[in-house]
Amino acid sequence: MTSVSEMNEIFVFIVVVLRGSGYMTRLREEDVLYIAESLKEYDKQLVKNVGKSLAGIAAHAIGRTEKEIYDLHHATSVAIIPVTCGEGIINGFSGSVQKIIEHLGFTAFVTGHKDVGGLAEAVKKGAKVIFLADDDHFVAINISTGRVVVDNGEATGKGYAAALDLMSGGLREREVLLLGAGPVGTGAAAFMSGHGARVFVYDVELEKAENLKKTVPGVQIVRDFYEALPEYKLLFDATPAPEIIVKEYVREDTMISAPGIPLGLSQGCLPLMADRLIHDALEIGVAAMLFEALSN
Ligand code: PYL
Repeated sequence: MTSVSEMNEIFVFIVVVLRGSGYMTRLREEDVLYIAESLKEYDKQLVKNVGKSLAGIAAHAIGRTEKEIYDLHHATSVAIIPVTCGEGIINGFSGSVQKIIEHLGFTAFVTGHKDVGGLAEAVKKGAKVIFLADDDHFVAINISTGRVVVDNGEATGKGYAAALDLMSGGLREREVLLLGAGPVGTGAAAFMSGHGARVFVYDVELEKAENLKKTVPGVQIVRDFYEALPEYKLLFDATPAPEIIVKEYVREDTMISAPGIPLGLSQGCLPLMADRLIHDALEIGVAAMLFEALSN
């Protein structure tokens, strides 16, 4: 007889496999359509719920102050290059990245040309940092220093972990349940462990969790997802599995940092988590990438 816990395990596994093993979910036009117009309101929410703005979270992610970043780099020009390979251009993606970077106070433009022509245009127009994404990687490249930042690695993970550090009042000596040991989860684990948190990782593919345990000191493995879920006040969801966190499993003081797309919370959970959830489609990741690319 299959136990409830085993059934849940199978459900989570099926969901993750169906959505791909979490390397990177491809955004859709509807995921990015409203980013530009809601940026100001979103940033106000971050200040209210996390305690810092988008710029403050990104600066915290790289261990710098906002002043250090702006004093050094306020004149930086950033180019975003639309890339047509693979499944092609996502309407609104480049424009949303541009608006996020402008919201952070930097000059940004989307190149008129795509692909190779866009790269040539970006350099000719004096861009210091270029952003571009194909179906597998979203990168920020600092042309002056040669620094390359890949979003689905430490930048996005660090950005969301920095936000959880701020929202929770500090991760030192705190326990965090990390769901997903892919590139974003690994970046987050490194930041959280480095800030004194005790990170417990679950991944539907045990080998990934074991690899993370080898990569990041102090990380421990959790084997039963639903048994663990109610045990932790701080959750980090770096999986593409939708609706795996249902309201029966969250406490009134649970805090969730969730870069994973689609969001892992069930609809029933959202009202409970309104001001204790960190989630967006691009904003924190882009801000963390830019500040990482600017920092030497
Ligand atoms: C960077 C995002 C965050 C989550 N998933 C990632 C994704 O959707 N990657 C694909 C991006 C393709 C962009 C397309 C364009 O419009 O330039 N090549």
